[in-house]
Amino acid sequence: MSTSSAATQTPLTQLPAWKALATHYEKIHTEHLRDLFKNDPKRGTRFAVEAEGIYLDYSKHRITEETLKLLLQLAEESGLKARIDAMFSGEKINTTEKRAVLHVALRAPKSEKIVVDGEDVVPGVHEVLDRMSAFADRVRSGEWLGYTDKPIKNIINIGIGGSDLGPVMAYEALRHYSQRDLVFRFVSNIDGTDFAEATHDLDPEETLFIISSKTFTTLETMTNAHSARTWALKALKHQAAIAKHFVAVSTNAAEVSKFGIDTANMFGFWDWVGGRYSMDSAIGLSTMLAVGPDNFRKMLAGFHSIDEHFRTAPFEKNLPVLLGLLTVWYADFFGAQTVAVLPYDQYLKRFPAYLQQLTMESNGKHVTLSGDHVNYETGPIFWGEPGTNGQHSFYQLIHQGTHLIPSDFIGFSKTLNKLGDHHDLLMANVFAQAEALAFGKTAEEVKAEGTPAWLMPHRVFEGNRPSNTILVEKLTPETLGKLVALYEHSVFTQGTIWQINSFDQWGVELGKVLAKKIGGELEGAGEITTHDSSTNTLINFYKKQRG
Ligand code: G6Q
Repeated sequence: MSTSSAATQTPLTQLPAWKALATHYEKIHTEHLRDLFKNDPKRGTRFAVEAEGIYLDYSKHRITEETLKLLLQLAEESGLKARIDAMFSGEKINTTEKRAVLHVALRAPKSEKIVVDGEDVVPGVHEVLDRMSAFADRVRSGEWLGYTDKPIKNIINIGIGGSDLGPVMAYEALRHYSQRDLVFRFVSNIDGTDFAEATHDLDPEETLFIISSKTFTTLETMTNAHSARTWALKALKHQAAIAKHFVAVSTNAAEVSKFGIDTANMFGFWDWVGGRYSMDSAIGLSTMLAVGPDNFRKMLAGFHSIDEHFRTAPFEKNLPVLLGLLTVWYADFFGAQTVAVLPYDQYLKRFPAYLQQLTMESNGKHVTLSGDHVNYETGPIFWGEPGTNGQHSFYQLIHQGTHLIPSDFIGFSKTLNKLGDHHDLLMANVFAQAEALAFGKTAEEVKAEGTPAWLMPHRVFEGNRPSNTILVEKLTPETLGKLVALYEHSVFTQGTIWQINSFDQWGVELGKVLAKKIGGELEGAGEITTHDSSTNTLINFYKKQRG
């Protein structure tokens, strides 16, 4: 039986492991991490896994051996193994769009074979990678010249959603490895300010635009792309300049050439690559231009090592499976509505924003694969900021607020910018925060400090707030690939348990359709009466004030 045909699946809440977890939760939810640690001196290593250069400490979770056993049983009963195999073998597990889900093929070595609709897709992946590499080498070396024979100094990626968040995140994350005499900017918002600020100090003769759009029809991207063309042509005057200053990343050759970009300067990908899973496809062209083909391939190797780990490691030692199951545990049994992602590395400043799309667009679904309304919680809200900045703003709520917020601390043992004792101080904060969240500060401890009785309640920390700590030796292209793959497959694990389709995004459509209609209504001067009384009034107020 194929687990991708979900019609035959037992509803989640009817699974024996789910029922057992519900009963188990009643027993365990009042247990405090202080006691769990006191009663098991080896807990800190018992609930930890090291694989592929990633150390995951999940001991500061409100779990016991029994919890873990039941969660792993839930993974088995949910058919996770078969579903992983279905993804890796190119089955069309994105059933609502009738597509395979094969971002794993983007990082498969040449020797592998992955067949979709009778065709091995791996050679095509490597052919595009080779073309990207040749192009990147020419731009980076100064051999690729603009229309007026000047080398390219500025690279602007125009894209949105999956065609922007990955490239921005990866550029920021790997800035240390980037070619410093090239300027990289990213334009996504249809707000003209985004384009204006990205270009105001640039010379069109030295600027290359990458128009990144899977469909090449996305309103924001095409509006920005047209503005870019106008901006370039204003200075360069001749239509022929477009071929030197614009390249495209897309699956839609017809639209690319209609826009005026030579398809020889187009880098393709495939319908089996979802937008939010595409940073390692040609959508990563800006990343490759920044860090070079070799580093890009190292990043792909990092992704691939976690793919193989996810596919082959036993679930009890499987990093993404463990992370995914723990997310389900809190979302469904503790009612935790959010997860905080707290990278202690400035280079990962866009990582939480990237993860927001990856996790929430994937698992923000309320119907199962068979179309039934779920009767349990699905994808939690992901959010976060790099440490230690967050500590001086929202951590108060994580420590002493009324919400339970499982948190992921991510740290590196070696810094890329050694500066005095900065790095030890940074890492001291990772360990201190996770410790404080788990163990808190008791009334006795606060009293022993001589705190007056009236102040005591304010100074007590309940603790018992769960977290993962993820430690990696150093931020490199390879380890970045590993981290992203870790979360991709954690999302997959969650989606499998919840029996939802993590790979479509119908929820994005309605707003797009309505915006198109209203866009037309904003053009004329007449009063609008076709909507509800609130929307009509807002549109008419805007039109009047706009003048
Ligand atoms: C991602 C989504 C979405 C998509 C953007 C851009 O999974 O599908 O964020 O990436 O809407 O789409 P285009 O690449 O087609 O412009």
